[in-house]
Order: sequence, then structure tokens, then C-alpha cells
Amino acid sequence: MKKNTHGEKALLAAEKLVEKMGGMDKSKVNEKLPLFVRDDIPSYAGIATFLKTPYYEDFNNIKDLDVAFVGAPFDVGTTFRPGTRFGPESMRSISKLFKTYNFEAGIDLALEMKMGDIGDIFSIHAIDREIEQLSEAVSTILKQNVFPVVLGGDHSIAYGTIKGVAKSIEGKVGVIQLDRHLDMTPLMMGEKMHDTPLYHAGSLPNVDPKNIVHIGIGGWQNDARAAAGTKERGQTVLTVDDVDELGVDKVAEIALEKAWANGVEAVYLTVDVDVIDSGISNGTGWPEPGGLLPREVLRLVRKLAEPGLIGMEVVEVSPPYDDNNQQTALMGVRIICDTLCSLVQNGHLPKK
Ligand SMILES: [Mn+2]
Repeated sequence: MKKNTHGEKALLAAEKLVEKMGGMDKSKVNEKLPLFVRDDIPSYAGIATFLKTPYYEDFNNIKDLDVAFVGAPFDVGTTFRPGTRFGPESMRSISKLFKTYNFEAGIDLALEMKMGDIGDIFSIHAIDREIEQLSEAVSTILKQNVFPVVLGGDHSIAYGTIKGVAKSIEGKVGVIQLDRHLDMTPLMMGEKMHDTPLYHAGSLPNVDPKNIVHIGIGGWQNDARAAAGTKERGQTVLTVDDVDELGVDKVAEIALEKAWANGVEAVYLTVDVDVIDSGISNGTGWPEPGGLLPREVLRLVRKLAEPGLIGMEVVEVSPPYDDNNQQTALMGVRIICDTLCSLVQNGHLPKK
């Protein structure tokens, strides 16, 4: 029997989706132009919330949402190039290019669930206080049974976000990070900078360091002591060579096995965009050549989302260093959309 190509499958899925939407609508062809921009056309117009989802002013009242996008415009944790305080803004603005429909999956996120943009977490620009802000903000979202998508921000925010997740659930939390760097240094410049969050996350009462998995690590910017400390704490590290030799699917399988081991109740995904080869994606604070290819990262996050996630973040998008194509911000948005799509495909979203 002839096997359908992925292209054929996608077109069949589109047909089914259109049926679900009530069929092809030909009546709008000669419709009168509206006076103001109120829908998603034209795509370059309108107010830049993430994916043009509705803005929710009252973050204590988002119970009807399935997914909340929230910015963390923070870059005081950077140790080289700053600029990630503009990360949320750039991902929101380039997200205008995206529709909520994914061709290959045949899924329209907006038809499947209710998504909203709740604006930004107020940044204190003092790391320890910022961590408390982030942790409170994330638990405020989770308390309302909403899936948080955090738009970073430098990677120091991860200690705050993971802390927010950890205090929101009774059981154990696993963490998977995609990054070129371990982020396992206890302190840098005497503070919990962006090279430290996974160290501190592993010290939280219900985060066992053995359930922390690092993917994409490598190159010339890691610290040998931090690496030895990572081994001492029993964490799993998978390098770019591992992805090369084992393939994305096998790497995802190993990562999931470790992150979910020993009765873990929920896994959080933190994606540092510097995991992508800096020749392709250079709008970031600590670019390190030799990283993963965009399509490897996208397949990886889709696989990692298969058993479900409690929340996710994309960090280290630094627009002042991004190219004119906003390539890094663009990848940040795709990472989020692909992860959400996989969560829908695998029945984890919507939760309500
Ligand atoms: Mn990082």
C-alpha cells in the first residue's frame, strides 16, 4: 500500500481542520474594508501581544485561560552582553508573522484552547528580589491552573521560575534545559547571575538534581568546576555530539527518562536560545558556535513535550545583537509554538 508523504498528510489534516471550522468561507471575498484594524489582518498592524492573543490586565483573574504568555524583561544577570530586557518585546513583535495554525500538525492552537498575554512581570533589577517576583508570578499563574510560557529575560530568571513551579506542586519537579552552557556555577561576581540558575534550582526542596537534564552543552565557555559539580550532583548532560550521533529522538528519550525518574510529578522546560548554532542565531548574550540546528531544536522540544510539561520559558533573546531578520526572536517564538502544538497533539493542553 502506498504510504502518504508528510506533505500529503498535512494537506489532508488541513481539509479536516477546515471542516471543523465550518467549511470554506467564500462569502467574505467582496466584504467592505473595516475602518480600524480589529482582527489579525493585516499581520503587521495591531497591538503586539504574543501571537496577537488578547491582553489580560488582571493577572489574578485568568482562570478561563489555558495558556498565559508573560514577559520577564530582565538582564541584570548577564555577564557579557546585556539586552535581554528587550527579549519579550521582540518575541511579541515578530510573533505577528505567525498564524496559530501549524501546517504539518494540522492543528490550530487558537481553536484548541484559550491563550492570552498577561503582560510583563515587574522587574526589580536586583537579582534576589527579582527571583522572588518571578517565583510569585509563576505560582500566581499555576494556581489558576494555567500553563505559563515565560518570555525571558536572561537565564538567571530560571531560578525564580523553577522556584515558582516547585512551590506550586506537592511532588517532585524535574527540569530539562536546552543550553550551550551548564549554568551550574554556584555564584558569579558574587551573585546568582545567568550562569548559575540550575545550580540553585537543584537545591530547592522538591527538585532532585538527578532530575535535571542538560541538552546541547559544549564548547569553550563552560567552567570545569561547574562541570565536575554537575557530575557530583548526578545530573545528565547530553552534548551536541550526542544529538549528532544518537539522533534527536534518542536524546529526547534519554532526557525524558532521567527528568521523570523516581516519581517526578511535573517537568519544566527551560530553553536558552544560545543552544542554537550562533552562526544561525546570534541575538544572544553569550554566543557559542557549534550548537544545534534550528530543526533539531524544534524536533527536540516537540519530543520533550510528549509526556507533558508544567510550564516553559525561552531565555537569552537579546535583540540588540539579533540580525535584521530578527532570527533569534523568530526562533524563540517557534520554540514556544512547536512545544504548545506537541502538548495539544499529545492531549496535555487544554487542561480544562
Ligand atoms: Mn543559559
